[in-house]
Amino acid sequence: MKTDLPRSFRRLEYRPPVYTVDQVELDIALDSARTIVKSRMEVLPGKSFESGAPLILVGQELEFVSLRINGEAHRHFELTPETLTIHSLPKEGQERCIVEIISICVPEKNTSLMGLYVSNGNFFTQCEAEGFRKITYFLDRPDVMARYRVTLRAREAEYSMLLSNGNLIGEEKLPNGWHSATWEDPFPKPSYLFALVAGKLECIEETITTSSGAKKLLQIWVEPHDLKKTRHAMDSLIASIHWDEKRFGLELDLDRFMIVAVGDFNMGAMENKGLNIFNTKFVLAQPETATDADFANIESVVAHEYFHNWTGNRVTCQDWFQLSLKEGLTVFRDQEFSADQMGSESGRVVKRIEDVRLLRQLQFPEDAGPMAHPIRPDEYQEINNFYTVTVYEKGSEVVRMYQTLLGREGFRKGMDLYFKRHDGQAVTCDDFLAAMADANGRDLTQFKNWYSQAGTPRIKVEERYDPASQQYHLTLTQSCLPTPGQSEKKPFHIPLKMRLITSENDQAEQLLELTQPAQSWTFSNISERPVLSMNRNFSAPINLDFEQSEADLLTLFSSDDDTFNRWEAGQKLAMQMILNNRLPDAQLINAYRELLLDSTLDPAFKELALTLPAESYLYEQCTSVDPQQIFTARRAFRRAIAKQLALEWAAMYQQNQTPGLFKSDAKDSGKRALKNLALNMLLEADPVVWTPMAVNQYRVADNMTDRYAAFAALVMHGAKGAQDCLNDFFNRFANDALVIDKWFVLQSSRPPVDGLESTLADVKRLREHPAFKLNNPNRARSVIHAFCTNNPASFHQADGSGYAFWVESVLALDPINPQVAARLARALDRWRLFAQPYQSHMKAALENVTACQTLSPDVCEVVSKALAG
Ligand code: B3K
Ligand code: ZN
Repeated sequence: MKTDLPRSFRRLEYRPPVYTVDQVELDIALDSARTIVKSRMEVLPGKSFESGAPLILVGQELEFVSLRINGEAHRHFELTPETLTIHSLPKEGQERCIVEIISICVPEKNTSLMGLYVSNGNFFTQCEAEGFRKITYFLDRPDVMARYRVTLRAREAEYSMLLSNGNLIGEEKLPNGWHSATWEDPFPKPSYLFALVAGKLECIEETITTSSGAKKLLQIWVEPHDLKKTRHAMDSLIASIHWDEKRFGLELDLDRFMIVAVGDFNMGAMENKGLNIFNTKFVLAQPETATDADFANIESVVAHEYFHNWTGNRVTCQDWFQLSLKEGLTVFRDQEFSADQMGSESGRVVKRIEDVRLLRQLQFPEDAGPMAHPIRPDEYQEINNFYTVTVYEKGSEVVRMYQTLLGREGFRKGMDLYFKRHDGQAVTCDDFLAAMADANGRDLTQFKNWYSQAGTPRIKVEERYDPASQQYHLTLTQSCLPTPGQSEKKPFHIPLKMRLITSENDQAEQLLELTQPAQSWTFSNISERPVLSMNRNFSAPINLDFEQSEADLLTLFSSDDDTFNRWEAGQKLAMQMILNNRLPDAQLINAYRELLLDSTLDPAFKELALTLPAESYLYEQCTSVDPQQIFTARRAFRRAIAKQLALEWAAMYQQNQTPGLFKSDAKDSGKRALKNLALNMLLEADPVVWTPMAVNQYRVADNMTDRYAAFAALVMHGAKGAQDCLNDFFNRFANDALVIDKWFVLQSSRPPVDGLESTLADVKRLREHPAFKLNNPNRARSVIHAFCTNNPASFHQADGSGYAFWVESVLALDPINPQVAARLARALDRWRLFAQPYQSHMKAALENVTACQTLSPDVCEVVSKALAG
C-alpha cells in the first residue's frame, strides 16, 4: 500500500458549494479513442460564496484543451490530475458568467466502467457517485443541481441511436456519415444523474396513461437479438408506475422514460433521470433462460430504479453521507412493491422472510465487522465502498420502523410532507426524519440514533409468569457492542411487535416501544403461562437474546399466527441444534412433516421453512468459527431431514409440478421452489436412486428454473451425469452470456464432495476457460466472487489455499476495476472471528494485499480497515 495517509472525507466537514451551475450545455463528439467534450456552463455564486474565490472544478483522466470565460480565452487557471482551479473570474465571481471548457476522454481505455466507456461496441455512462468528472470538468457534487441540454454526435453507421436524459428536441444529419441528437432535461439534476447511450440498439415501447391523464412513452433498449427478452421488464415498469401512483400519489414526471441494458456494468442498475441504465442481468428474461429468482429480481430492480425518480432524483442527497436517504427509502419502497405483487398476505410474508434472510446473512456480519458504519456514515475514504448492505438494507429497515411506529397512514403523511417541503432540493436524513415527525406530531429525537450508531442492537428478554396473580412480567434490556470508532452506544428507539400466545387465544398483538436501556411491562389476566412471540414480522433489525425452550419454539413453529415468526422459530431450533452438533430430534422431524403436509400453507413458505440457516449466519453466532466443522454439522443435519422425510419429499415433488404454460408468478414459482428443494433433498438422501429423475427433469424442462435446479442438484451432489449436463448446458447456451454466467457460478459454488477434486482446482481451470473474462464484472463475479463469498466450505481451507487465490484475484482485478476488486476484498472482513489456522492465514493474506504499492483507494480502504478493525 502507498505509505502516504489515505485521504478521508468527513460528514461534519460539509460546506455548501462556493459556486453553483444553473444551465449546462454539453456537445459530445463520440469516438472510442478520443471523445471531444465541449461544455458550456452558467456559473453563479453558491451558498458559501466569497467574493474573489476561485472556481474549483474536478476532473479525472481528462485531457484539457481550452478554457473560455464569457467568450474570451482565460489563462488564469491551474491544472492538477484531479482539479481545474480557475482564478480571476469576472466581477470577482459575484455575477453569473459563462464558463466554456473543451476536454478529451478515452472511452475504450476505461475499464473501471465509471464515466464514459465502451461495452460491446456501444457507449454507456455511469456517473454515480463521482463518474461525471471523468467526462468533463465540473462541480461534481450532488448539491449542485443544473438543467442540461446535450448534443451527441457520432458516426451513424456504428451508432444509430443517440440517447440522453429528458426529451429529444432535435436530430440532424452531419457531413462524413456523422449525425447528431439533442436532448433536453426539463428538471434540474445533480451530475451523478447524467447519462448518455450511443450505439446499435433497438427498443420495445408502450404508451401509457398516468393518473392525471397524461400520455407517457416507455422504452426498453437492448441489442437487437435480445428484444424478445424485454417483455417482463416492461410489465414490471408499468406495474411500478401504477403502484407508485396508488400507494404514494407519485406520478411519472417526464414524457418519456427509457431503460437501456448493458452487458458490462459494475452493479445492478442506475436511476439516471429518464434514462435508467441496467445490467443486462436485471432486464433480460424469458422462461427458457431466466429462473424465477431472475424474474423476481428484474421486477424489483426495475421498480427500485423507477422509484428513485422521486426518492433520489426529485429530492436528492445533499452529500454522499446521506446516501441512505435515497437508498434505504427506495429499497423500502421496492420491498413493499414486490410484497404487494405477491398477491396475498402469505405471499407478503414470503417476501419479508427473503428480505430478512438477506439482511442477516450479509448486513449483520457487516455491522459486526471492521467496515461497520451507521446507515449515515461519518467518514469514508472511497464513497464507492459505502454502497453497502448497511446503507441499503438496514437503511430500508430503519424506514420500515417509521411505518411501524406511525402506521401506514402516518407514514404516508410524512412522505407527503417530505415532498411538499423538499421537491427539487438536495437534503439530508435529518430532513426526512423531521418530515415524519412533523407530519405526525411525534418527537422522534431518539430515533436519530439509528442514523448515527453502527452495530446490531441485542435485546435480552426475561420473562416471568406468576400463576397466583395471573400476571406475566416482561423485561427487555438493550445493548450494542462497540464498533470501529464508536465504543459507547446510546439506547435506540426500538418498535417491537409482540403477542402472548395462549391456548385461549385471547391476547392481541401489541407494539412495545423500547427506548430505555431496560424496561419492564406487566400483562394482567393471563390465565396460563403464555408463549411469547417476539419481534413479530421482524419489526426491528435486532438480535434477540432469549433462551426460549425448545418446547416453546416448537409451539411457535407449528402454530404462531405470525407466519414470519413461525419461520423464525424453525430457524432458531435448527440453528441451535447445528451449533451443538446435534441432529434433528423426532419432535422436530414431526413438526417439519406436519408443516410439509399442511395444505393450507404456501409451498413457497414451506420451502423457506425447510431451508437451513446459511453458514455465514451460523458463523455470526460463534466466538471462534471452525468453518469445516460448521459445514459438516449443517450437512449432517440436512441429510437427516432428507432421509427421515424421504417419503414426504417424494410427495412434494409430485404434488408441486406446474404443468401448462409457464408463469413466473408467486404461485407457480413457489411450487417450483418447493419441488426443487424436494429434488435436492432426494438426491441428498439417496443419489443413486434419484439421479435419473434429476437427469430427466434437466432434459425435459421447458424453463430455466427447473432445468437449472436439476442441473445444480446433480453438480452439487457430484452425481453421475453431472459432467454430461455441464457439457450439454454450455453448448446449449453458448451464445447467452447471462446463462453462461450461471454455468460458471454453479461450478464455483459447489461445496466439497467426497471423492471429487477440490472446487478450487475447478475454479482455477475455469479462470483459464476461453469464455472467462476478467474485465466483465458479471463474469468475474460468477467465478471469483461466487467462490470466495458463496462457497464458504471450499474457500476456508486449513492450508490457506483459498485465501491465496483471493489475494491473486484481488490484485489482478484492482488495476482493471477497483470497484469490483473492492467488493471481493470484503470477503475476509470477518477474519478475526475464525479459529486457527484459518485466522492466521487470513491475516497473512490481507497483509499480502496491503503490501502492493499500487492499490486503488477502494481496495486500500477495505483491507486497511480489515487489519485495523
Ligand atoms: N444508485 C445506484 C448505485 C450506484 C453505485 C455507484 N457505485 C443504483 C441504485 O441503488 O439504484
Ligand atoms: Zn438505489
